[in-house]
Amino acid sequence: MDMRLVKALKRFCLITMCFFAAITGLKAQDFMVNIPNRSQISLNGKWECIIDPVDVGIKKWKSLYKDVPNNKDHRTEYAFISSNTLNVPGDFNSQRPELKFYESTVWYKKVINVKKKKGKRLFLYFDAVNYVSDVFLNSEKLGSHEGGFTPFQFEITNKVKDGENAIIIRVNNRRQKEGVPALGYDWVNYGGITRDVRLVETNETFIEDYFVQLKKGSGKRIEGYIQLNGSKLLQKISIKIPEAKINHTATTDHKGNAKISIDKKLELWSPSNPKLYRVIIQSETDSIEEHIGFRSISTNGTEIILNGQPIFLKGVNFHEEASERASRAYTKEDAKKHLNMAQELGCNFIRTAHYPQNEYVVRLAEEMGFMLWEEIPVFQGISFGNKKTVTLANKQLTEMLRRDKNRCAVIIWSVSNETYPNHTRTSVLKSLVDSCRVIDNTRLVSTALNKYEKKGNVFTIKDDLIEALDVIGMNQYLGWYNGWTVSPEDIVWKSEYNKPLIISEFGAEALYGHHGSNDDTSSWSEEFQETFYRKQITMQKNIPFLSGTCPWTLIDFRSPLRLHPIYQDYWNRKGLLSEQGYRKKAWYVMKAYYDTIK
Ligand code: GCB
Repeated sequence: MDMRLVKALKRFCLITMCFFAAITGLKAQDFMVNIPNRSQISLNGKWECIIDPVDVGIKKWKSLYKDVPNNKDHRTEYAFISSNTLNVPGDFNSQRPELKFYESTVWYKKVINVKKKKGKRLFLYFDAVNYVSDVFLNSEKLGSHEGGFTPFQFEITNKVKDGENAIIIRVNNRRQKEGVPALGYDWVNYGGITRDVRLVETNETFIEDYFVQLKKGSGKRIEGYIQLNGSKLLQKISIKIPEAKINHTATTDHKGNAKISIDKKLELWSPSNPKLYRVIIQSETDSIEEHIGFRSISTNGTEIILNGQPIFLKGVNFHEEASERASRAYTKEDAKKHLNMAQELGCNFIRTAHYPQNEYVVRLAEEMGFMLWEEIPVFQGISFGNKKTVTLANKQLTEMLRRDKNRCAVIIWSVSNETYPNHTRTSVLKSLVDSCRVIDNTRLVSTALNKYEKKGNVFTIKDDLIEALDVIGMNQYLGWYNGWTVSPEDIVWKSEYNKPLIISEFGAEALYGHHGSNDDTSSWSEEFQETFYRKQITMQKNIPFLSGTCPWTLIDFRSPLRLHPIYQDYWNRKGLLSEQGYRKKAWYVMKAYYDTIK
C-alpha cells in the first residue's frame, strides 16, 4: 500500500476516535446515497412557521405539535397558525422583507398523513438546512444536525403513527465563532430549509450506500463497495451495467458490506464526451439504479491528467444563489441557468464555492460535461484550535464525500478556502486531506490558498500544507485589493513544488452599465474590470505550471459586506454577469481567452 495512504489511515483513525468521543445527544444518522432515485414523497411546499428571534420556543417545543386549545384556560400565545407560512425549499431571508438579514431561529411545521406498510421503513431526509436544525416528530425529538450544505436523515419507522403526524423543525442560522463557516464570510447567510425535504420509503433491508468508480490510476478497473442496512445483512448482490455487458455478483459480509472489483474497458467520461452508463445495483431485498460515469484523474508534475491526457481547467466560480431573484438557488432550473452561462463562457470546470451545492448542480454539471471542484465551508476565521470545530469540519467533509463520491465529474475535493498558515491550521487541514484520501483515494485533493512571498517582481508559492496536496489552489487579487505593484507582464510566479497550480480566484468589481476610467480602481466601471481581466490573463499566461483558472465570479452575488450605496448596495459586483445575467465587458475578454485554449 502507498505509504501516504498508510500514514493517512493512522491519522484518520485518531480523528475518527475523537469524532465519536465528541458526539453527544441525538445526532442525524448516516444518510443513504442516490436520494433522487429512491421511493419517496416530496414534503416541499408551504410549511407553517414561527419567527422566534430570541429563541423562546426552545423551552416550549413539547406543546408545539398540538397547538389547538384543549380547554378554556389553554393559552395559545406561542403557536403555529395556518396562515403564517414559508415556502420549502427556500431561504427565509428572501421570503419576507423584515427577514432580509435575519440570523436567528425560525420554527417550521408540516403535518403529514402516513399509512404504515408492513416490511417498509420510513425516513425523513433533508437535502440541506442552514445552519443548525433540531427535528421533532409529534412530541419526540428525533435529533439535531449542524452544517448548512449537506444532507441528513432520521428514521421514523417506529415513531410515526398511522394518520396525522406533525414534523417540527427549529432552524437557527446564527453565526458561531466555532462554526463551519465561522463568523465572517462574503455571502448572505441564507437561513432555513433551503433544499428539498423528502419522506423516503425503503425495504426492511436496503442498499444504503455504494461506491462505484474507476480505481485510482486505472482506466479500466471499477472498484468499490456496496453497503446494506437492515437485519438481513448476508446477501447475494449484483451490479449490472447492461450497455457494457457487466453483470458482476458478490456476497455481503456479516456487516452487510461487499467489495467489488470489475475489469472492463469502458467508454470514458470527459467534458467533450460526458458518457454516463446506466448502473443497476441489486440485492435479494432491494434494487436501485442511476447513471454513473467513469474517468481517470491524476497529475504528472505540474499537469492535470484526465484519461491519460493533460487538460487545462477553464473554470469559473459561482455561489448557490439565484441572483436574479436575490435568494438561495434550489431548483434544477436554477442549476441549469448557471451551468448554461458557464458553458457559454467556454468553461469545462466549475469551482462550486464555498460549500457543497445542491445535487441538481452536481448531477447536471456531470451530464453537461463539467469537471468539478467541491469544497467544504472551512472559510477564513475558522477556530482550528477548537475540537468541536475540527469535528464539524470533518463531518461536513465526510458528508460531502458520501453524497458525491459516485459523481465522476468531481475531480477535486477541497478542504478549505483562505486560511492563515500556522502550525495548528496546517495540521488540522492535513488531517482533513487524510480523511479525503481514506474515504476516496481516486480523486485529487486541493485547497484555495491566498498567501505567497513577494520579492520585487518574483512571487513565490510556499506553504507547509502544499506537501499534502495534489494540486495548489491560489486566490490572488492582484490589480484589485493589492494594485499592480509590478507590471503584469513582468511578474514571475515561482513554486517550490512540482505540482499543478489552479488560480482558484481572481476578480475585480464593476457595476453593469456603469462606464468610466479603465485604470481607476474606484471607478467601478466595466472598462476597469475589462482592463483588469486583460492584465490578469497576460500575467497568468506566463505561469509555466498553471493548469487551470477560475474567475471570481460568474455572476454578481449578494453580500452583507458590500456596503457602497451606489455601486454595491449589498452586492459583490465581481460577476462577469450582472445579477440579471447581462454580460459585462470583461465577460468577452474571458470568453475570448477560453476560446483560444483547446
Ligand atoms: C475571496 C473569497 C471570496 C470573496 C472574494 C472577494 O478571496 O474567497 O469568498 O467573495 O474574495 O470578492 O473579495
